[in-house]
Amino acid sequence: AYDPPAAPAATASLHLRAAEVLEENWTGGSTVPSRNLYPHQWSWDSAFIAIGLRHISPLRAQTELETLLAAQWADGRVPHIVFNPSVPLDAYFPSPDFWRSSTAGRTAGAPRTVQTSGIVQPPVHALAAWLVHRADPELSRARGFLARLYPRLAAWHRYLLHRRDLGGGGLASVVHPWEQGMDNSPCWDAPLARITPAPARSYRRADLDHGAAEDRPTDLDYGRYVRLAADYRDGGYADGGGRFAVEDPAFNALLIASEHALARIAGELGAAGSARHARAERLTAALVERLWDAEAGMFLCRDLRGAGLVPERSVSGLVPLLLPGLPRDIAAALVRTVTGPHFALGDRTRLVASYDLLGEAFDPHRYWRGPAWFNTGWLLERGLRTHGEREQADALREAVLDLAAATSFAEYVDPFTGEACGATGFSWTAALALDLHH
Ligand code: 9WN
Repeated sequence: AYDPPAAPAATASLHLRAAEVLEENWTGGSTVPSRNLYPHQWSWDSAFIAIGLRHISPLRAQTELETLLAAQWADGRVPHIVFNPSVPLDAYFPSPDFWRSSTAGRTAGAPRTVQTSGIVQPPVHALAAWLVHRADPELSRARGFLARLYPRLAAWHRYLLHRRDLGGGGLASVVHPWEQGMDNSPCWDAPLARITPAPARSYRRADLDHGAAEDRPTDLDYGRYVRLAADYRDGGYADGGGRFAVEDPAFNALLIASEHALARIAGELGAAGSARHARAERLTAALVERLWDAEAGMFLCRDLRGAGLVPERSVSGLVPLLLPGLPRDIAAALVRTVTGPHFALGDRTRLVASYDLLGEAFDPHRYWRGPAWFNTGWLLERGLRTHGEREQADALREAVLDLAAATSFAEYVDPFTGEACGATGFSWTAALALDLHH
């Protein structure tokens, strides 16, 4: 069972400081990940943000998810960005005029009134909706929160399980590195190598106005991101034919956790959740069958357009520890891997690194190629606790709280020194620290 210990009094002001960050980043209906770097609403950010916001304002937490899901496409996809029309076009790239959702996405059912991107992000939303409901069930029932969200969340999962089962094995695929949320993970190097980069002069990287170039993805990566997204757009955002298709462990583990949450939501609404629980168990079996690598002692990505399993160890392959229904021997192997030489949690690192410390591509500062992130720390804390690893979970929880406070809620940190990288005042860092503080 998931049963975190009570917060020590010494970190009491953490609550206030985290609440302040979320207040500053609130725009009236949702929260931006970061005022400068990411001035719109992001999909999986909003789910993590809602999980923290529920401790400050259950109403704002519900609204955060409602705003995102109001931009859902008719085919069920939940876009990775919902654009704020009052933000200048050149503040973030790619902007609405790149995605052209309301025209290019017409066949797929993009909304007419709000501009969005056309790709997705990890499905953390049903899990977040359930946790938000539990924070104030009375308010939730009075507002019909779950009753209104349930059909949208069900359509979202249906989209992923049907339109995105590109490998035919029951798992959902991502068609762009931005969809998995760990943009420049070394797992994408091989699948991306087949993509011809878009010419550098055809777009302008707004991220470099705010982020240090050596902490961000490279120009070569960006050229390929742009090419893939433009091709997807030019195909009307239809699924199936793209040159990039990968089954990712974290993306699918989050879908499974959310499917279990959706079963509980159905139960709360008076419907039977058993079929959903059963589906989540079948998905867990598919995850093990298709992505588990016994030799690596962790899950790997499957490149559907390439040579199968990608031999790179990313934190994504540890995230399935989150699942209570994971076979015991697999959970035990994951715990050994996270504390072993490749991630060295509790030994060389306090907050789990995003990539193999011994990997050839490891870089302690470059985004998802080594730095430690707070959302994956939160997910693994939950996983360790779920599987009875109390001491490890307590230590990871302490690390999240300490490092979040010490770095003014940094976007990510050097996994060895804890030095802040990327943006500060980053919303999910504040939200998830707040959640572990409670
Ligand atoms: C592209 C907002 C997002 C996160 C992603 C993170 C980063 C965007 C970017 O920021 O991606 O979606 O411009 O780099 O990789 O996980 O959701 O915080």
